Amino acid sequence: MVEKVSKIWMDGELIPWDEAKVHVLTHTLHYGLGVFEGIRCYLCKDGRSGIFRLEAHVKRLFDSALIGEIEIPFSQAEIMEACKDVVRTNGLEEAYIRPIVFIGEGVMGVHPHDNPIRVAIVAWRWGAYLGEEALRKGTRVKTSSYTRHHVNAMMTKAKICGNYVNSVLAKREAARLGYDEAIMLDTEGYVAEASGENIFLVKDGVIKTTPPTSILPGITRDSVIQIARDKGYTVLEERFTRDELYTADEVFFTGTAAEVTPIREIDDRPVGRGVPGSVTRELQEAYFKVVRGEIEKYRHWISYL
Ligand code: PPE
Repeated sequence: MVEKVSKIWMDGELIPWDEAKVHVLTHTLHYGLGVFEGIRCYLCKDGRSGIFRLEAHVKRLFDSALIGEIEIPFSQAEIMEACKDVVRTNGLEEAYIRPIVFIGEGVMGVHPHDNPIRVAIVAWRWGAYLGEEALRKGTRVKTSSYTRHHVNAMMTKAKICGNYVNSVLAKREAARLGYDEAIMLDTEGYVAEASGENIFLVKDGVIKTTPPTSILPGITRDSVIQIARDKGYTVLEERFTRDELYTADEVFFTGTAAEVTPIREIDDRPVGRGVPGSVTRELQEAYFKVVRGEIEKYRHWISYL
C-alpha cells in the first residue's frame, strides 16, 4: 500500500490526499492515453533533499505528451516547481514523485476532442523497488512469454499509461512463476527491457546496453552510461540476444524506481558466479553517491528543494 501523505498537487493546486479523485468517464481510464513520470528525491549527504535529474524527467514528460498529442496546460518550469512543492509540503526528505497527465471527462469514444487535460503530481515514500535484498544480492528474472512493443504499434519512447499493459502482464506472469521480474524481447527477438527497467550486461570488462529503439530511454540508463564512461569503461549501445545474457559476466537493471539492481539469475541460470559482479557493484555504489550529491561532477543533476 502506498503510504498516504497530506497533499497532492492537482491542476495547479495542492489539495488534500483524499480529495484527489477523478470521474469514471475520465478518457485515459478507458483508452489509456495519458503520460507519466517517475522521479526520485534523495536526502543528500549535506542534509538537503534533492530531486535527481528533475529537468530531464520533466522534459521527457513533455516529449511523451508531444508524442501522444497531449497539450500540457502548464510550462516545464511550472511542473518542475510543482514537483518540488509537493515534496516540501508533505515534509518528505526522500520521495518517489509521480507526475501524471491525463485526459479528463467530456466526450466518450476514442477521439478525445477537447476533453480537458489534467495534471496531478503525487509524492510518497517508496523504498527499493525490487527489495533491499535484491539491491545487495541480486534479483531473479525470467525471459517473458510477452514480446515488448513493436515501435509502430506503441510509441516506446513515450511513457504512455497504456504502454504499461504489456508490463503488467509480463510482471504478473514472472511473479506467478516465482521470479522477481520479466525481461522482454523485442519483435525481432532481441533483448528490449524489463517491465519497468532497462538492462545492461558486462562481458570481459565491456558494458553493453540495448539501443534506444524499442525501449523507454531511461534517465537512469543515461546516468549510468555517463558514470561508466567517465570511469573509463567502454559502453556499447547495441542489440544483443538472450543467450548473450546467459554468457555475460554480469547483468543489471537500471531505473528510477529500481536504481541499479544486480541480476543474479536469468531463466534459472546463474549470472556469472551467481552474485553481483564487481562492475555492477562499482556502478551501483557510484550511482548512490551521485544521487545523494556526493560527487561534485554530477551535482548539476540535482535540484535541491
Ligand atoms: N523501461 C521501462 C519500461 C520503465 O518503466 C522504466 C521506468 C525504465 C525503463 C527506466 O527509466 P528511468 O526511470 O528513466 O531510468 N519505470 C518507472 C516506473 C516503475 C513503476 O512500477 O511504476 C520508474 O522506475 O520510475
